[in-house]
Amino acid sequence: MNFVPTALEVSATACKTVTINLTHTGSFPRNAMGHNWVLSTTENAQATAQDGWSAGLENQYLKSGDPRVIASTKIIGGGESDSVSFNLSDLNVGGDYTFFCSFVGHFAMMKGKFTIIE
Ligand SMILES: [Cu+2]
Repeated sequence: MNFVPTALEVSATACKTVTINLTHTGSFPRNAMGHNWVLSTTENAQATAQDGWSAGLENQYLKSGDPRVIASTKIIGGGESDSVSFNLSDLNVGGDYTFFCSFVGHFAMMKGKFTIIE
């Protein structure tokens, strides 16, 4: 249960927009072992994930309208995929960002560093 790759680096000079394509390579359905990809500042990551647990699957395990969420895919199950695009101009070069899965209990294993370089 982890992201591959475990860290991402993008260039703000080369890219205005980033698209994340998330593929679930497992076989369990989304209600049993769903995953998503959520980006926030590292400071907000753990609290955002934990607040999402009580929001439930119907809300993609994210608090509705949570301003701490910079970008997120929906929760997907085995064999499914989803994508999310977001603007790098809203983020800071050298800022401290973390991507994670907000499915209940996955934060400890499913997270990684998101780095923006010049
Ligand atoms: Cu997960």
